[in-house]
Amino acid sequence: MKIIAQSLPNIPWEDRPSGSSELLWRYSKNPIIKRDEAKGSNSIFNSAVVPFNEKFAGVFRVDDRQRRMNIRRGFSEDGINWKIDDEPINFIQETKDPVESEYKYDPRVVFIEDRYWITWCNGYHGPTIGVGYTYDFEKFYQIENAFLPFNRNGVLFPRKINGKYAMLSRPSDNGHTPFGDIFYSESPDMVHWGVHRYVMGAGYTPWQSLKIGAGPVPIETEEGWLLFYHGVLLSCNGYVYSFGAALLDLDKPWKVIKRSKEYLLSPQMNYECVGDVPNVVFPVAALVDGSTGKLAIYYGGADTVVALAFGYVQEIVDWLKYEN
Ligand code: BMA
Repeated sequence: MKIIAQSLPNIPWEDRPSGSSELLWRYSKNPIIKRDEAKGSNSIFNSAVVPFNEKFAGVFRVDDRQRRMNIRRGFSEDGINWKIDDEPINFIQETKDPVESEYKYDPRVVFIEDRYWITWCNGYHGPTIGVGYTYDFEKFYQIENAFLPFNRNGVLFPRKINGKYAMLSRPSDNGHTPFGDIFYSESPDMVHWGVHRYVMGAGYTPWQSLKIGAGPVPIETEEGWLLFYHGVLLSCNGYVYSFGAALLDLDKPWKVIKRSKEYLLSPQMNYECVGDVPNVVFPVAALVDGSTGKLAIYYGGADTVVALAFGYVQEIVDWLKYEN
C-alpha cells in the first residue's frame, strides 16, 4: 500500500516491545513533556508537531498558572526533547478588524503548498475554530475564524481536495459539550467555509458513545484517508477520552469506508489517568515516515502532559479493513 508522505528517517521511534501485539504502543519514557517544562506553565498537553528544517517544530497548548489557555512555539532536534517558548505566540492580524481571541487551545499544524497552517480552538464569544499560518515559525499570521461559535477540533487535510481546502470540525456548545459529531467543510481561500457534509457521529461502540472529534491531520494512503479520532464515554466518574481510527474516501472524505469498533488507545497509564482532567488520551499530531510507514502519534495525557505512541500505518489500515 502506498502512503503519500515525505520520507522522515529521523522520526522518533521505538520498536514494539517484544511479546506485545498492540497496534499502537506507548513510548517507554512517556510522558515526553511534563507539566512544568515551560515558563509559568500549569500544564502542557494536546499539542501539534511537524517536521521542520530536518528537525521538528511544534505549537503547544500551554495553560499557565492563572489557568489561561494559550499556544506557544517549540523546537526540537529529535521530536522528543523540546524547548518551548516562554510566551504565547503573538499573531499578526491579517483581518479587516482584529479577531478577538479570548483564549487559544488544542492546536493542529499542517504544511500545505507553501506554508504551515495552524488551526486551534479560538475563544470568540465561545469556542470556534481559529486559523493562522507561518512560513518560518518566526512570524505568525492570524486570519478569520473558520466557523461561527460553537465549534472545536478543526482539523485541515494536508492538501486541497477537488480544488478546495478541506477541514473536519465538530460543532459543539459553550460548555463541556455532552454531544458531538464530525463534519466536513471546504473553502476556496481558507476564509469562506461551506458545502458542509456529515462524516460520522457519536455512538457505534461504547468507548465513542457520547461524542467524537478529529485528532491529527489525516494521513493519505492509497486505501483512503487514515483519520485518528478521539471518542468519549460517560462513566459514573465523568468523561473518558480514548482514541481510534477511521478510513475516509479519498475524493469524498465525508464517506466513511471503515471505522474502528475497538479503541486503539484508552487511558490506562498513570499519566493518562491522573492529572488536571483524569482519564484522557487526546491525539493531536502524527508524524509519518513515508518510506517505512512508521507512525508517531503525539497525544495529551490527562490534560496535563504530552505523550507519544508508535505504530505502522499499514498495520492499522489492514486492521481497519480486515479485522475490525
Ligand atoms: C475537551 C477539550 C480538550 C480536553 C478535553 C478533556 O473539551 O477541552 O482540550 O483535552 O476536553 O478535558
